Amino acid sequence: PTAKYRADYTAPDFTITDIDLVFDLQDTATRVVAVSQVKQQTQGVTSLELDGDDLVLRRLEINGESWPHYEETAEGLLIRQLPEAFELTIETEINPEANTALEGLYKSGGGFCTQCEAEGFRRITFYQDRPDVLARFTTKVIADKAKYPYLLSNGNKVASGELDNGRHWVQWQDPYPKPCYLFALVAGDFDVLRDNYKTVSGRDVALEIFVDKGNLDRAEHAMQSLINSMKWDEERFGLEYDLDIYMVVAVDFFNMGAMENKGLNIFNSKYVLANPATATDTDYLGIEAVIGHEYFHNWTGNRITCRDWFQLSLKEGLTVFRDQEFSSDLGSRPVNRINNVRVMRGPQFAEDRGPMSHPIRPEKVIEMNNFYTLTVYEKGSEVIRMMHTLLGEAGFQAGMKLYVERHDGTAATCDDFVLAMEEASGVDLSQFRLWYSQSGTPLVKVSTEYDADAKRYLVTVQQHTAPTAGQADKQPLHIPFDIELYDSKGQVIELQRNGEKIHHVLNVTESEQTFEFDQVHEQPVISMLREFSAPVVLEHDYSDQELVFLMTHARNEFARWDAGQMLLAKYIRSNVAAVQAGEEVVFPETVVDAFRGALLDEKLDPAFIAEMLTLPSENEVAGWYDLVDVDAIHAVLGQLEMLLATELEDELTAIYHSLKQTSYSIEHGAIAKRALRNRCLAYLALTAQGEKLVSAQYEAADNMTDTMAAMSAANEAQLACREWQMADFSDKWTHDGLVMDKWFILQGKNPAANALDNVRETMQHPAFSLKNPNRTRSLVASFCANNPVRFHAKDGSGYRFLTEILTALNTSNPQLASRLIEPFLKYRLYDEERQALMRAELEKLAGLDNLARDLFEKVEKALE
Ligand code: BAL
Ligand code: ZN
Repeated sequence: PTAKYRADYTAPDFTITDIDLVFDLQDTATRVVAVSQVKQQTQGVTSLELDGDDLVLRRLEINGESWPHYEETAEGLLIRQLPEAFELTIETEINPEANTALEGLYKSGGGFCTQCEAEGFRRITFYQDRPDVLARFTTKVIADKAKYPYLLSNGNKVASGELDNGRHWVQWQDPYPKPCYLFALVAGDFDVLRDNYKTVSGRDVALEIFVDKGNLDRAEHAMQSLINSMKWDEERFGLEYDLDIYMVVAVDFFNMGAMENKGLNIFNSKYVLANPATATDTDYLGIEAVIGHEYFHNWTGNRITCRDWFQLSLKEGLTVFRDQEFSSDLGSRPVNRINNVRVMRGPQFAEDRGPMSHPIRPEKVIEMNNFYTLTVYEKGSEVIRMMHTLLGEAGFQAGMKLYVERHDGTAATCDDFVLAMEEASGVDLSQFRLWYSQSGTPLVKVSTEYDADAKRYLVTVQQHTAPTAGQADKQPLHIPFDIELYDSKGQVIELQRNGEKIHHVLNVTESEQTFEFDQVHEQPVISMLREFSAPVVLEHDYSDQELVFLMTHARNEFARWDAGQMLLAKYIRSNVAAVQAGEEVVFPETVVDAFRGALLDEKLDPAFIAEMLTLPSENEVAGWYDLVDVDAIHAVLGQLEMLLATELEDELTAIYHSLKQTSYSIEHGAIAKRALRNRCLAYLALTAQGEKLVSAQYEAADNMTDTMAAMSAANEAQLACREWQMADFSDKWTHDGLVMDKWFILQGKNPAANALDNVRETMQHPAFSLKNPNRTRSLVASFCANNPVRFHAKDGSGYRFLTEILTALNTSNPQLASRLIEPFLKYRLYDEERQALMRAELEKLAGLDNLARDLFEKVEKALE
């Protein structure tokens, strides 16, 4: 496999203005006729290279005449001696049933569906499969009417008819030119939930959600979320929907979360289907976020797309930012922010330290599917958020408006976006642009000095980014550094110098910089990196008293939570060292008291208290170390949980009982109460009353959130009731793979010593299938990525298991395999024995005859 480089971009020599597709759908031999209007863009160029993968060419014509001047290549098709403008007809044959990679056209359950991003369209027909070729698509779909009563594609339905042999057809036309990655086709038999939306300018839009038969009652939340998304985008961003119809189809076999195809979103059913009996509150919130995300792509992604795949963050970072804002405007902003920051500090920072480390706009790609990463998405969103912080809401919206005016209907670059932001706001973003090209997580060290006589306070900020894979030299970044100073009464001290007010967001731009504030009448407590104003690691020598002060007095909830995290981090670190030295684990009384204070603070939102009381995950803690000791981390976190459970048992018990609700609703207030109640239960499961409380909750639960909270608590605490609950749940839900995923996750995360044996046994469960990405992720990824102590068993059994799975998936679904390999990529962070064992597995994979490019890219980089 060969790499592509961002620097090598050249505009296409030909463009395609219109494409007319006809699909004759058959399970194993679908015929696709593509008639494209092609125009030369570079004078004198007469050869056209088309991408193609796994296609059988049946016909090739230019202007209606058979054309002999072509050859099939490893990459597709090379056509020669072409005129300046011509009609290209290509007929291909494909086998959807054999397509287990789930890219291109494939069968999911009983129906047909497509996934074309990033480079799946080349598995449908020979085409210029690149995002800067924008064509108007017309699509006719022909299929058996009884089996596939619904035939869907992008745009508006323009014609339909009946054929002999029980077949029928429907033709769709999408008036908006688009790259082929946004093409979609669905054929199947569904139940349809219908609604409509009147846009701000008064146009009526038909909304249709297609689900498997019998699932209609599980589509309502997705519909409500869609309506909320459409309204929110009009109100906050002034962006209105542009077609007469918006369709969402839920499918069971899907590699990603969902896909924003123009007018026809295809969704992993996980992000559509929910009712109180089958979905948890987290599922409901996930559906809202993903429905929003795909809808918001209609402008940031579809109307304005990416020039090339290196620019992926242009649409993804921005659209993640938009969906995060949507969730925060509709729900709890602090809780959303906390969860986003957990993802950054855990898996994204880990990605930055690994062999696949890349900037949000990568420079070199072998397999594009490998770059749908937390860096491109989540860090990409943080980069957009930093611009929002620097420009303010009004400046940012002015930038968005200019960006849309300038680039609507085109394929743009990240530079185009930053330039629009800069020009609309007048804020200089020249140094800021480095965030697009520099990879890695900056370390920001802060020291402070108070001069009581001069009433002066100095804040010295140093930034340093360590070398990352493939990028040794780093430059100082423009870091928006949001601070606040508090006096001893908890009042905010105004930031000023020489009589001038200073904005609370400091512009850190140098390796070392000192900020000076005067009129500071007492030693202040500083709150820093407020709202996680930049994706950096903050280091500052806070005293326990300062952290406890911020936990109680900081004005914004995020800062209070963050102070709590810093307090925990201090003692988790010291205790990991203690365990390694064979000493006892000790947490001071202050820690317990601080968390008691948060638990009992009635002014706080219960959902926020639940976050305060959630410890960092084992993986997040692992990210603090260059040499990870999984066993010590597990031991310390376990003992800390146990300590909080025993010390706070009375308070936890009282709150647990007081938060019982008599009926279920997905209102945010109700979700918040369940979140705290179930957090209490997780702690109480570790106490003497655990067995009784957890059993009672499982039996009384009238919703999946409470059921799963009980099962999860039983699993984590290894209670006796775990066994019958797991058996009861499996009896009840075996027929429903999506619900069983929750059970598979618990099997994967099972802390028991024989977890791997259980996982292997679970693979025989009738609801499990390696062919289904959701099932596989639920069981295999939860074991390999989220059960570190068992996966990293010293005998290497966990590692051998992962290699077996990867070897099987390498041929059937390489994209999925490439997601699951992640735990191996961090092997250099473990002790020598474990390193050697993991390296041996990577070498086994490297030696596979048919190693797919997805795995090839990661294995090669890991072994470098
Ligand atoms: N574009 C791929 C799926 C998503 O990010 O929405
Ligand atoms: Zn997206």
